[in-house]
Amino acid sequence: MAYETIIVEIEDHIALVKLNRPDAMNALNDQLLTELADAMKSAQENDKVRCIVLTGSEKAFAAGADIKMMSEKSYTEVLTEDLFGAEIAEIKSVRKPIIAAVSGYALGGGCELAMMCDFIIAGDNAKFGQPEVNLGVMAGIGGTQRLPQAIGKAKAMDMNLTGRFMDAEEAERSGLVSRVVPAKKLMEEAMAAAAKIAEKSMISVMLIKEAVDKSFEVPLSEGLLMERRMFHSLFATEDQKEGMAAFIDKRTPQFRDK
Ligand code: CO8
Repeated sequence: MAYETIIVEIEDHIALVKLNRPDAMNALNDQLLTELADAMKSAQENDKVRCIVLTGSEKAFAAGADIKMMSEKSYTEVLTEDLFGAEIAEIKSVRKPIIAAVSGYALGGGCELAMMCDFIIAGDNAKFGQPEVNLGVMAGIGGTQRLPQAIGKAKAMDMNLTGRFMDAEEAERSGLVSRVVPAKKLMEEAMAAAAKIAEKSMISVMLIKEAVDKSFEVPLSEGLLMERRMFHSLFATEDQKEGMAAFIDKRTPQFRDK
């Protein structure tokens, strides 16, 4: 698929996916989400890719779903076409790690898209918000579900009900983002984090992602058992033998994803 609303670059085992609708603050429309889902699927299937970085522009990661597109739609249309449902499911099915590198606005569906990634690195100019309430609607891709998981009920209610924005410093303090870095260094830091992950065994990496995600969905006892069995299962891999041998030999491990 040729892309018009995103740019994808693959280098050194990292797929860098850049949202690219500069005239609309990277607002998410059908085309952008279709292309993004396709790019994510391709990255998942491409053996060269070991980590994905999703970013926007300096001014906006994404200012939400496209209000101009949505304003034309009826209830019947959004319900029957299940607006964004298939694309979101495709992005969520990616088993490789995805880092969101957020500069500028991450609002509404943009904040939700960032939260669908495995972690968020924010530039110090980042602003997060769920302002859908100002439009007479509400969050629809996780703003009332993933946001409370990330920052707790009080702040999630505050953000969803008032529509206020949260700056990068508050987002880090609240647990929404893993780190805040100077905006000018955002891509360097995000790519360095991705490169670190790309060095690891993909088998461990994918199981870690799956286990942490499951922790939000299963009871603790089930989650702990699943985690222990996953840990046990890694002893069937050559990478476990290599990783532990390399530690003992005081050398860098050479993982082969086997
Ligand atoms: N949709 C469409 N166009 C947008 C959007 C958007 N979300 N955000 C910005 N734009 C456009 C503006 O209309 C403007 O276009 P134009 O030049 O043609 O008028 C251009 O981008 C630049 O924007 P501004 O002039 O407004 O720039 P400012 O720097 O003054 O303001 C803001 C930047 C604060 C980001 C402002 O544009 C804004 O408030 N944007 C809307 C934010 C918002 O409300 N987001 C939530 C949208 S709803 C949503 O995300 C629902 C998600 C759930 C979907 C569920 C499906 C199941």
